[in-house]
Amino acid sequence: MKIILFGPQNAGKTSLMRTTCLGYNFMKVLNLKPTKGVSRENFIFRGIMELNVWDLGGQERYLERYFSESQRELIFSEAATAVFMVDSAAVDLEVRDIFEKFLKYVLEFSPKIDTIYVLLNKIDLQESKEDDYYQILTKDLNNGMMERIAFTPVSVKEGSAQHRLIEILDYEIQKNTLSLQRLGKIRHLLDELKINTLSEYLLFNQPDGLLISSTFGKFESKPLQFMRFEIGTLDSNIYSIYQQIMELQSVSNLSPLSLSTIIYESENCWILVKEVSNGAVLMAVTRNKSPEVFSSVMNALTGDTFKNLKLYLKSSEY
Ligand SMILES: Nc1nc2c(ncn2[C@@H]2O[C@H](COP(=O)(O)OP(=O)(O)O)[C@@H](O)[C@H]2O)c(=O)[nH]1
Ligand SMILES: [Mg+2]
Repeated sequence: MKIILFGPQNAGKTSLMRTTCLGYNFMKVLNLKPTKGVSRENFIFRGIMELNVWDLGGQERYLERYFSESQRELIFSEAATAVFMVDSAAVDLEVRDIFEKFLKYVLEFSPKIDTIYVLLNKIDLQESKEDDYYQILTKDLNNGMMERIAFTPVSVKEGSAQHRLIEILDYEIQKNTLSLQRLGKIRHLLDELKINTLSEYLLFNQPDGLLISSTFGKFESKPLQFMRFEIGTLDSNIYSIYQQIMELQSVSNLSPLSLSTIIYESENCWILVKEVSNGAVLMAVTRNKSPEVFSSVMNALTGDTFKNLKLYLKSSEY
């Protein structure tokens, strides 16, 4: 699915994609080099939808280039979503003209797009003037156009920009038949795992940390929440200690991932975390701490349904 991310240099476009889709924290993207020209990156969002992000940035004169007769069709056609992003702390009158051309070509070459999103970024900064930028971008736009544009003041630093992007992409999932089929199939396999185990199952997409699906009824109305799962340093420590022990015992050819199930114990339950495949991680939370429940979950995590889930996630038809 093609996503167009457009806007002046330094708006925060690359930071937004890396932090949302690769789970990087903001500190890790602080020193990004400015993107030169068009950058195209692929991400698997929530483990079910492949994104092909066209990050189009640069100074005004570079942005103008994308509107040239020879380039505009290639750049603006067949997009499912278009996002325009600016740095609200660097209000620039010249961006208005670029914004208008962007709107024109998006609507001309990707007529299926119903809403165009504008992110007024960096509102965490004191000098941010998102209201001024909003006035500049909207002044004298006709009503028909205004109805098709959704403006949101955001901050990549504080996380609201990522939430907004996730919302936008979830809306695309809801419109995409193939993604919904995948979700349905995964949900079905999770329900199958759950049978007779007195446990709930949650499947996360490791790169973006987002929930793919779960057996919780209460997620049903809002299946795609901003719930994130990140494997912390404790786990990487355990991996490395385990690896050293195996080395001491002369077990050869061991990768840290051979340690595929991590078990946590709380006062009332067991929490089992197991890597499935392709960066998907399954979490099982038991209802109580009886040995029977524990062994039934272990059986589920080593049985046929688990293998089917693994196979299904590996088949990469997004
Ligand atoms: N204070 C603040 N800085 C940001 C925010 N988003 C991005 N930046 C910084 O702005 C600079 C440009 O970001 P980058 O993602 O490279 O912008 P791009 O040129 O649009 O891809 C980087 O130094 C980021 O750390 C934000 O929400 N708040
Ligand atoms: Mg960039």
